[in-house]
Amino acid sequence: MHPTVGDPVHARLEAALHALANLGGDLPSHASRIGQILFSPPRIVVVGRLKAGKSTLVNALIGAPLAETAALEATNVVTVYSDGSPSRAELVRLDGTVTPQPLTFTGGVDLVCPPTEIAYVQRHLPSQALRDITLIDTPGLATLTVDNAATTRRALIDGFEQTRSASVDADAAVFLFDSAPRADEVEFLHQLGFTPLTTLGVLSRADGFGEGALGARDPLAHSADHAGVLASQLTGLVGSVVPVAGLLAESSHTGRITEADARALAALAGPGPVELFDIIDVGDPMPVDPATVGRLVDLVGEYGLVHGRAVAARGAHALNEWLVARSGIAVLRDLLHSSLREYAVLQRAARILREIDALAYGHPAREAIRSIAYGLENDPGLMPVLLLRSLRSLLRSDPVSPLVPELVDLLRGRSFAERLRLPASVPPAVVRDTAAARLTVVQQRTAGVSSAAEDAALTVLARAYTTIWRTHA
Ligand SMILES: Nc1nc2c(ncn2[C@@H]2O[C@H](COP(=O)(O)OP(=O)(O)OP(=O)(O)O)[C@@H](O)[C@H]2O)c(=O)[nH]1
Ligand SMILES: [Mg+2]
Repeated sequence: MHPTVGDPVHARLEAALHALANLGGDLPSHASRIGQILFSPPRIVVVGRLKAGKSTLVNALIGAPLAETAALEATNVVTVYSDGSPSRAELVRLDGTVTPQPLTFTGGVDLVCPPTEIAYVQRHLPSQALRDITLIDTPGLATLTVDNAATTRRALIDGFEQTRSASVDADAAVFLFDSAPRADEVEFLHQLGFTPLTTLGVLSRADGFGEGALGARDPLAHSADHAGVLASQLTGLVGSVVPVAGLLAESSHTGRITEADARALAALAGPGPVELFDIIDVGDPMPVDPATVGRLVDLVGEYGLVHGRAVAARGAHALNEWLVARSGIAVLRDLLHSSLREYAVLQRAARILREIDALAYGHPAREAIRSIAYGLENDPGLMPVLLLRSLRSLLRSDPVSPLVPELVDLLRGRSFAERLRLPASVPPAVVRDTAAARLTVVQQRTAGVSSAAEDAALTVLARAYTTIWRTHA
């Protein structure tokens, strides 16, 4: 039942698409269009408040300075980064039309029309980092420019002034915030309609957390503690919260640190942190000119300036390694490519089910298409997809339903015992009896359902418990 066990979901969807293509007419081309979704990586969107560090993080993860980052509001279009060659960009307009876009010398995208007419930019580039996920950078929420926030909503939220072809179809989200997320950010996340399984929280700009580089507490250690607190406060929203200093990761992963930078940083050794900034602020004579100090702050931030001086004496490579280690990017990348990706794959499968369903409407072969869709809906191999879909609609309509944690457990558990919240060591008979007992409870609850989403969830839960019970019978 767990998404990592083989990949029965993929195999079943592929078989269904073959069956669809075999129906002839225009269906082979539809099957191939839907197949492209199945064979492309799941799509992970990076969202958060203005200047939360989204583009910096995207660059760090891809390992190339592709997305514009700036102290002022920088990102004004949604950009989808996918693995592919040759390196190129396409512009997708609100009406779904696609036109190629010239790249700048540095690999940026020159927009030929106003951002308000653009649904998103599709950027293809050969990249190992994008082999199994596609990353989507978005303009900040609650931005000074209302247009930018509207751009993000339009591309991401179902029914928000959106045509089908202009949607970026995200399967999971990385949600950046720099302290506790504010009410409007939480509201936006709810509107996105993801689940805690498909949403990863990032406490961003961790190097400046709390009182920053000059405070009594180390900001990275402080942010790690705070991430734990936030994770327990936001359980309904995000699966976990990881502290990340995106700038440190971006500078080290994009090869921007040179030997000259390391030498300049090392030359600043000596004064204590406060004294160092006093010297910089007053413009006292320094071993390094002010422009270079400015470059160093851009590269490694104030935290890097204070704490990177000693390691910089060992050269650019050592400094780079230190920045990577301090940035926390490895933990984020692991989660992104493991659990977040797994659930994003399930979400993508739900998107495929929806596509097949939609095809049946008004199609001459609708009976045959419906029978394929019905086969998928009742396939125990697709159980995790159906559980996640149920969880998603329940969170939308009835987030406090007692069925929510039940669905989450079934999806998260790595073993049958875990899925039923039993100790790992229980004998199979206990698993079987617990599943049977849960089945009875679910069947009894069907009488008093409060919403269509809950009704649908009970059906899926009943099937899940039946499957577990049968497996242990
Ligand atoms: N010290 C520090 N600065 C950061 C970090 N991440 C981003 N910044 C800086 O914060 C500013 C904004 O970063 P961006 O990555 O452009 O932020 P964004 O969320 O993409 O911004 P918008 O697209 O305008 O919403 C830039 O000057 C970055 O260098 C970080 O981890 N630490
Ligand atoms: Mg940005």
